[in-house]
Amino acid sequence: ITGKGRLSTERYYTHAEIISYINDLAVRYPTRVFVKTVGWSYEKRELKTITITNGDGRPNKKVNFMDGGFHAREWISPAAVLYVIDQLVENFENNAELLLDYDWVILPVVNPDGYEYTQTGTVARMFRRTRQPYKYLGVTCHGADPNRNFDFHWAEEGASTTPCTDTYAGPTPFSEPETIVVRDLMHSLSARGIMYLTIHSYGNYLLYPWGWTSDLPDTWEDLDEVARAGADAIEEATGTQYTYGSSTNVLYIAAGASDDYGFYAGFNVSITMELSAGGATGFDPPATKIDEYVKETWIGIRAMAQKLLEK
Ligand code: ING
Ligand code: ZN
Repeated sequence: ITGKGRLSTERYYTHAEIISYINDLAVRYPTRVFVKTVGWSYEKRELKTITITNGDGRPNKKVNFMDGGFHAREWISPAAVLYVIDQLVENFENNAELLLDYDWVILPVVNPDGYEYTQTGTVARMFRRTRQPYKYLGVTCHGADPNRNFDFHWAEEGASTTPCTDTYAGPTPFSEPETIVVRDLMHSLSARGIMYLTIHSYGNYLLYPWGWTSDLPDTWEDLDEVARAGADAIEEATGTQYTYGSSTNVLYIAAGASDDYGFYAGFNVSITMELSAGGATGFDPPATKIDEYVKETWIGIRAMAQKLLEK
């Protein structure tokens, strides 16, 4: 079952299985699917994008850039991103319009070291950060919060400057190899960028900039329209209610997040999606819930991409 054939939504994949899965898609669909090593995590795990096209060979299309697995414990995120990949590749006929004028570039796991670490035990299960070691008061703690590590109003608000805390911003902006990879992808894609989507859990939110201030971007109504399309589609299909708005205004203030950086880097639409909660902590939906949650997520993502086609 490892990496061959159709995606399973009955269990969580390891990072190695995720890499194997996207490699296999590229072999099976060589005209439509391309994979690329874009960097390495601190512990030297491969960071790999999958680019999904309709195979018409037209260069320089607009790009939707999506990532998952920023935070180690948010296992439903890579699962949901894999389901988006499955739908765009294997259910191509029903989603052709989403690939006519867009390519999709997807990084399923930004933080594979953290993701693997959370699979090692029940204490580790709740770990959020990356795994680069930092010394603090004679002890070694691992990692920075990758979603506080981007160099846009870095560490000004809603982040910690103390290692060992969940929202440690890192010693410097882009101290983590993983966030450098996302930054460089953003800059290489933003001229063609239509939407940046980053998948987290949990809470059922569709969040747009800014996270660093309660001020809204000039174009907030465009962002709101796209987020609302996602929330409405999900509620209509499943009854699940998503709250949408700027991160600061509907959730909390936090500087150095990837969606603020993506918006600043030129993606006109930049959204953090917080999926449904599950399990005792909210971060651990049982495997029997994966199928329901990832399908619900896809409904929202598809609706947002469709909304952008109208604009
Ligand atoms: N939530 C996000 C976090 O990094 C967020 C929420 C996103 C805040 C973007 C500000 C900007 O805290 C989770 N669950 O990680
Ligand atoms: Zn998160």
